[in-house]
Amino acid sequence: MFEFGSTYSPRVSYHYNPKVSNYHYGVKHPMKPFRFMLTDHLVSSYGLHNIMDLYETREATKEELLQFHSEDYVEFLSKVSPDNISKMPRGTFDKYNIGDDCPIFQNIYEYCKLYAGASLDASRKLINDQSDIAINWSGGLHHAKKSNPSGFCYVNDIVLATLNLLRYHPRVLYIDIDLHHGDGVQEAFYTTDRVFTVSFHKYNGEFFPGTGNYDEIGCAEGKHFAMNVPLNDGIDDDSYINLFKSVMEPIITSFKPTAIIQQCGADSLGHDRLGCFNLNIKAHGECVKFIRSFGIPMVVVGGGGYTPRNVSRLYAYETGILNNVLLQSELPEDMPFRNQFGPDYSLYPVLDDLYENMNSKKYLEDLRIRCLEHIRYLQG
Ligand code: VJV
Ligand code: CA
Ligand code: ZN
Repeated sequence: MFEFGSTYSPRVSYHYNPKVSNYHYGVKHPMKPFRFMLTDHLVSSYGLHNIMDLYETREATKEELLQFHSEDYVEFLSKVSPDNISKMPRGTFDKYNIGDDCPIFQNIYEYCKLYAGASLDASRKLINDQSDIAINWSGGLHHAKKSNPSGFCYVNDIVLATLNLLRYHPRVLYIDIDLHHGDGVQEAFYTTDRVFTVSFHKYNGEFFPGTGNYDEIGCAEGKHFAMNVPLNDGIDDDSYINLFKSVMEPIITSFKPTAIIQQCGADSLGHDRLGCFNLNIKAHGECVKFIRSFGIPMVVVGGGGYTPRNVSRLYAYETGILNNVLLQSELPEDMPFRNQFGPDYSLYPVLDDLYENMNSKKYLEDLRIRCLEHIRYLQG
């Protein structure tokens, strides 16, 4: 481990319950909670456990889930199981959007309460001024709506954590670098000027969830407090980092958030099973490092990511970044599950060049200008 010479030494907390990696969406389902077990092994094998505050997280309570979700939906989640779903009233499947993306699996309610509890714990550490940065890699389930699941997400831990932060923080910035549009979070805060939401994602009008064009900017009090950065396939490290920095810097200096939540979905990496971008681990991490450099209290959550070995590499690397530590590329010799990381056994395998970059220089420059014009409204 090498420290990368800076005077900012934030107090970092890591919120994780090993139980969360034992739930199964289904054998062929792309969402694999065991990626958190791999992540945790990497994080501890690199010695990062010794320099953070570690918390084994609790389950969120029903009352906490009800801060955003509807009574009938939470009631449904608490009762449903693979054994009784077929005996529920006709229409239940459709009403709650149950299907291949969001199946009912064993102990689903416990899973929801665990990942939401971890994000709530993380937000509480910021509120109590006990952490400057609080990490929950098992959170980031940004598609969940008030009364239904969507896109592998059942309860929206980000909305819950943000609502908690808003009890003490006047302005919260939400940043979403998952491949998909952060629609559930955007929708929840679409009419308020106390939360600025920004999502970078693939957009063509069809790609899931179908929303997130640049003309979605918020409404009523919230007008100009939502931003969308729609991208095409194959975006590479330099284009993404340049765009990200040139958009995020003026947002932070004009909106002046008192707390930030960053969603770090790993499906924006190259070679992701559901992905179509060309980002390498260090480029994704550069976005996290850049946001950290503003020194504003931060909750950091995970999200998508469907090639488990790369998800865990990314989250170990970003845990290092958040602790001001650069991890050596050679994976620790004695770590469990090291065989998952062959043949290179490196933290930074080459993940680029799979897709042609369909974002022309002109497309990216026009997009950047459009975003900067949007931000001018914040400056009044
Ligand atoms: O594109 C969709 C919706 C369909 C209907 C359902 N079929 C299965 C797929 C097409 C239109 N859904 C997306 C949802 C992506 C969710 C991303 C979540 C996050 O990363 O943003 C945050 C955690 C989608 N893309 C790929 C799949 N679903 C998919 C689902 C499966 C599958 C293969 C692909 C579900 C089960 C199985 N295979 C066995
Ligand atoms: Ca996104
Ligand atoms: Zn995603």
